[in-house]
Amino acid sequence: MEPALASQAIELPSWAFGNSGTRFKVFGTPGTPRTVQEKIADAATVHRFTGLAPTVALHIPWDHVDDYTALRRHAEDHGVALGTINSNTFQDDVYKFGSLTHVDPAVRQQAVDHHLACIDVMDATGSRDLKIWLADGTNYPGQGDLRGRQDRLAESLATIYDRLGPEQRLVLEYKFFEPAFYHTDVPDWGTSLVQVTALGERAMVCLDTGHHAPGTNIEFIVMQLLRVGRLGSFDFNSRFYADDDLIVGAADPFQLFRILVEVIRGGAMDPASGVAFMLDQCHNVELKIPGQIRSVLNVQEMTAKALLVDTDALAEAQAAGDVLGANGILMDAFWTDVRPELARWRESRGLPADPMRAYAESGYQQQIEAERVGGQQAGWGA
Ligand code: RM4
Ligand code: MN
Repeated sequence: MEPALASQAIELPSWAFGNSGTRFKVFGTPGTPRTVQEKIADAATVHRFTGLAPTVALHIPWDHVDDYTALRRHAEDHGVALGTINSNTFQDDVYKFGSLTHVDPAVRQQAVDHHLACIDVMDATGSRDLKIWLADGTNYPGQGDLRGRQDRLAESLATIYDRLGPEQRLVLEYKFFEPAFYHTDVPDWGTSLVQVTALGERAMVCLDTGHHAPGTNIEFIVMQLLRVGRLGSFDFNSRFYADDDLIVGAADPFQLFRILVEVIRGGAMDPASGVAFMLDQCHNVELKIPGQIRSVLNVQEMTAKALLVDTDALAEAQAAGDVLGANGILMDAFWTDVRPELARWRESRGLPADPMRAYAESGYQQQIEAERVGGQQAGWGA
């Protein structure tokens, strides 16, 4: 197997282990973590069975604790590290009409202060990235001054960026709709790129695969952001309709393959590129730990296929104008079944050949279901 696979690392979202659902219903499941410490233990379990997930992203205040240094040690004791810190300015009443873009300076200051507090958390956890996703936007034409909001966003972001340490980065995520439906203040990669470029070298774009209109050529965006050195991170998930947050590679494995082809082409498999590969998913009806195991395996499998592309032959076919030949070279890689070889490779590295099965047979699920009784299960918003 390609040596590039050995250094592959996928960051897990703490919130994937809590209960989640739709606006219709959130189903509770036995064994769901009650604390961030239990979420981290579950994330570490995914890493133990796959070797692919050495870090966990936190969401503040959902994962708020009094002692982040102790939380960092807790993670290390479980064999993982704390990763990206996600801010949250979308659940407080005060943010009804926006946060970093709000027309009222006092509300903007509150939102900025929350981000500065997130940077304090990063200092304690050793996290590199502050990830900002904003729910800011409007529902009706005329409701807000589009230009004014963009100017205020730039100013708020600059204040936050100034507080970052020399090793820390800001990543700005975009999303084209929801919860606002007429306009969103960071709707697309162009807006995110314009805003982060104005900040400085350590400000980057976060690409969530679920945050595009249907039919968008996401691999093109990946190529362009890598080309200009501004792809900070991925939030991987998959979607059938909108921002479904389903298991990455479940809806369209071929799209995931095409994205990873551009990742490799753009040099982002090299850990030195600094691109963070994260999941941003929820498991509403399936078990959460196997849901995360399946997700990281899907990314690994599509990466292994993308690494099979015969790039010399492809370049030749492209230069020769051999349309179908070039397409055939890409498709040959996609259709190659890499699963048996990946299973052997895992075993050679002391990992289970079949992590899904190994987890099911491990007894961990039964153990957490028996032990985690009482208390308040973690969920959306906690
Ligand atoms: C948003 C966005 C963010 C995530 C929240 C929970 O839609 O994707 O990345 O932190 O959801
Ligand atoms: Mn996201």
